[in-house]
Amino acid sequence: MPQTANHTAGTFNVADLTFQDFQKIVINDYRIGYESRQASLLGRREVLTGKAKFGIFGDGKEVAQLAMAKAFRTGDWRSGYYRDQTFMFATGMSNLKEFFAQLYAHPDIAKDPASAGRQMNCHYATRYINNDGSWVNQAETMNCASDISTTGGHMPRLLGLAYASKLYRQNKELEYLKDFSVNGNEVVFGTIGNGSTSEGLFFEAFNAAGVLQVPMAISVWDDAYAISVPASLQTTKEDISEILKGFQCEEGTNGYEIFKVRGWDYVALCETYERAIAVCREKHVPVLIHVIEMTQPQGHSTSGSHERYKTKERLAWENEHDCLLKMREWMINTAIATAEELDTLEAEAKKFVRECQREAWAELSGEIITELDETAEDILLLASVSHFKDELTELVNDLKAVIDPGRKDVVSAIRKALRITIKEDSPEKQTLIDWLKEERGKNHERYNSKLFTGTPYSPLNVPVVAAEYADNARLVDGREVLNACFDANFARDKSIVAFGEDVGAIGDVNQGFAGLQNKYGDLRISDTGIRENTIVGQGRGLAMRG
Ligand SMILES: Cc1ncc(C[n+]2csc(CCOP(=O)(O)OP(=O)(O)O)c2C)c(N)n1
Ligand SMILES: [Mg+2]
Repeated sequence: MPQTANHTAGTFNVADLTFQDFQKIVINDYRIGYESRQASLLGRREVLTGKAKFGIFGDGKEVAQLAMAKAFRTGDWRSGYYRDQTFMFATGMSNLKEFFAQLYAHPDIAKDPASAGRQMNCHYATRYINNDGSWVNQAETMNCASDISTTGGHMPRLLGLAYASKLYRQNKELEYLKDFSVNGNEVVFGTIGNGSTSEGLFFEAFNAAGVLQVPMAISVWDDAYAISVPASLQTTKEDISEILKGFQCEEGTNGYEIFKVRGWDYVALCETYERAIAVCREKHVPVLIHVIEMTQPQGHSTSGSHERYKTKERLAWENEHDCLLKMREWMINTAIATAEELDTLEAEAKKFVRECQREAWAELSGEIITELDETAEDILLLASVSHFKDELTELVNDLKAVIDPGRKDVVSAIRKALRITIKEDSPEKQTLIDWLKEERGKNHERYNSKLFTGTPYSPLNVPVVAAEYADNARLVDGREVLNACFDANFARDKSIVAFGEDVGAIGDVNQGFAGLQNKYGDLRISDTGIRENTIVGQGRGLAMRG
């Protein structure tokens, strides 16, 4: 594969850099951003020409993500949304070939490690388990929770991922879980669009992180729109960090550190992320980084065009404030690179992205074309012994004429051939019937497998233990049984925690947890606010971190 830019997340200390080092890093960053933009432009074309079904890309959001990636370290987590391809490239958690493989929904896990083509496109993830079902060592990898398409739906889980760092830092009994944390130093990076901050889940998770004081760094990518709906109809005062000011930490209070920065200002973004993430990592203070003045050069997604709802003035402003254009201007003005050097870099980057796209497509379509050729041959064999020779030959000609064929084209051609010859029987027809059956099995594996874990750790392998009652068992209240069970489990496994409304200090309104907070401490058994979504999310995030 041709060479690309290097990912640079977490690999240097700015203070130790010479100008030449600095120059190299900036140019490398620009290359990552530029490649990412080309991937968005080309990705949209691939959708519009029919090779992929839908596209939603990270154009206009590149520069902030380069800065965010610099603050991201091994052991950290991301839980974000579909605009983050640049961050994924800059951290090395994904690359251009995988980007195109997921766009084409390649069902091979080796080609699209995020979801083997099963996710909506541009929904990123890293794997949590090894092939044998054991946990990946999260402390040694960069980690990304799988994006979900409900905007804001990832917020409760984000809280839980960050809460894990707090437990790992404060509960010394968890030190044995070395594959998950190094003293709770891991920051959890969340991203969300400005429009999606209108979701209740956002506000609920935001407040809960302020109460819990967890290392959650939430970036809002603010492009002033949510599809066609402008900020004026989304957010009070059209400004999310302005209205969240009451969460700002003050002398002696909990709360947030809040930052606001322009999405096209590379230097300010790098400085902001460095400062914000340092306080988040060291002090476990949650941070909000509101990135304003972002653009969306190709509009929201391949489903429509933004010329329908953005004014001419807005579109012109977006052209002028394109973050990569601004970064390029700044690089030239500060003598980091000349216009000619950047022209050359851009031409190389364009070519490289194109090559990655072609390779990714060839890898998927190569398999399909082989299947198609075999099928065509089998149908022609059937034609040679059938009364419907002309129809079958025409079917093969149509199949061969399909531009960029998919598996559906192959399977429907076989089905049509079987329909045409419904009243005939021959060994040639049987070959097609067998082929279809075999293909169905393969397609099941390709497209319907991996929904549940098939490893030895599957919960479906846990044997059922039937309850046994002694003849002379004492009759007690149900709450006493629950209380004894909770007690036994907390004694058995140091990683078990319980949290919720009233389970802590009073031991639950029905007393199932009576006395247990005193016995096991308030890091293991704790009260929460009335916020059921994020209670569940807190549990999910903790489970994902061991
Ligand atoms: C819960 C939910 N509601 C609505 C949608 C449909 N939808 C997808 S993206 C989007 C707009 C999101 O805008 P914003 O959060 O500003 O992000 P941007 O795309 O502008 O980066 C909407 C309404 C969805 N996916 N999930
Ligand atoms: Mg938006």
